[in-house]
Amino acid sequence: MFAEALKHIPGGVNSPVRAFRAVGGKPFFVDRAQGAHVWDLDGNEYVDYVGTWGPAIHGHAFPKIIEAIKSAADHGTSFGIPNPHEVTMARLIKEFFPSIEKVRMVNSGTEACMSAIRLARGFTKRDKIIKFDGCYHGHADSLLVKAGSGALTFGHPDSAGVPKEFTQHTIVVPFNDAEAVKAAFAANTGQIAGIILEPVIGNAGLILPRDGFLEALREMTTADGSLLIFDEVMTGFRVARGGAQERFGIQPDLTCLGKIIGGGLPVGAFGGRAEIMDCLAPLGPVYQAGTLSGNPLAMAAGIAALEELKSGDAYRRLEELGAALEQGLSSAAKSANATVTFQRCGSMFCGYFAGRPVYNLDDAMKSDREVFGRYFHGMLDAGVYLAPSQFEAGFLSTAHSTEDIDKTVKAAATVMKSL
Ligand code: KE4
Repeated sequence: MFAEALKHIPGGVNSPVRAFRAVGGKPFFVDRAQGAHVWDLDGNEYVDYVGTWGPAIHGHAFPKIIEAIKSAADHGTSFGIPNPHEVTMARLIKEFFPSIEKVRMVNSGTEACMSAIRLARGFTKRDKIIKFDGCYHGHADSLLVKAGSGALTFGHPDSAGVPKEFTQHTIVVPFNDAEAVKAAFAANTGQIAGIILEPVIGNAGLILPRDGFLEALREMTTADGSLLIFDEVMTGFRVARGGAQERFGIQPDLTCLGKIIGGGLPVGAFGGRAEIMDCLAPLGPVYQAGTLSGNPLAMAAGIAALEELKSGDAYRRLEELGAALEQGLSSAAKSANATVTFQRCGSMFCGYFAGRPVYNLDDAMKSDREVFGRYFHGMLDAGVYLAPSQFEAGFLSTAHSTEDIDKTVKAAATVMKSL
């Protein structure tokens, strides 16, 4: 199937990470997914820790989501006309995220982040944006940027096809480095529209904010009149009911969302203070639009997913599973004498093949990717599907069982010994 795919699709995939280039070998093709398990075309079953990169917090083919999609589909799959599901979804998002007074639905995390940045620039009438090395906010041009030589220089394009002019207003600094952010503000006083960050990085493995870091960003943006934008496409509804902003008690000005709120269907959203959001068309001068934004199927699926999270019980289960996995894998590494640093935030985790804690991208880059590749394939052969890159986070769902965890830990103990 991969050979066939290669004839028709660049790299045989519709998103690069799926091609297994970071771990070697060929990707398997999925036939179906149910709960915490996926089956490939040859009928091999895997415990799935990718969870379609975050959305599958209730596991795959969650009955209430499937049911919601089926009944919504009978009424039509897309209208391009306001429909009640959009209002229900907006109210649900606001219920979980008190910092969001108004919200706009889009169709991907990329769109959410791209639009939030345009809105921040329109609202503040400033051009510059600060982002952090190792944070990924989708593939909008001004965000495909690698660090300049320091906080005082601007980013350089990190992809072909992005003119340097498109990234010259993007300043890139190391994560967890409040001093570097302070220097960037000092060198660009009154010119920074906002800071955008993943409050917990899930796109360089799993990196937690150090004590005081998020608070410092909140203070600096408030003092300078720029906006704090939390990209919670991954952490939203994942690390707590109200995302990282609830878990760490920081109120951003804008929040980007995605993944879980679509129940697995294409979705994104951005929201925040009404005075900022009301700058959006058709009310205000910041243009943003989308044919399928708020489409009834993604709304119905997302509403079912969020309704299931309302009670908060899911987070206790996810924390239990996360703690058990962390404990099991850490002891497996110890008994195998493998150099692994396990980092976790609730049900998001990463095992770095590195000997010390990871606080930023530079630390993460010190992990041994070659060993990770062998670990990945050893686990895959044992029926455990981890994210096919050292620089991705793994995800648990409420559908994972203790048997799944036991199987994973047992496999890791054997595989790590063979590395
Ligand atoms: P999408 O455009 O892929 O829906 O969302 C972009 C995005 C924005 N912000 C954060 C924090 C994200 O994690 C993402 C997308 N995450 C990746 C996982 N590393 C999606 C997987 C992929 O690119 O295939």
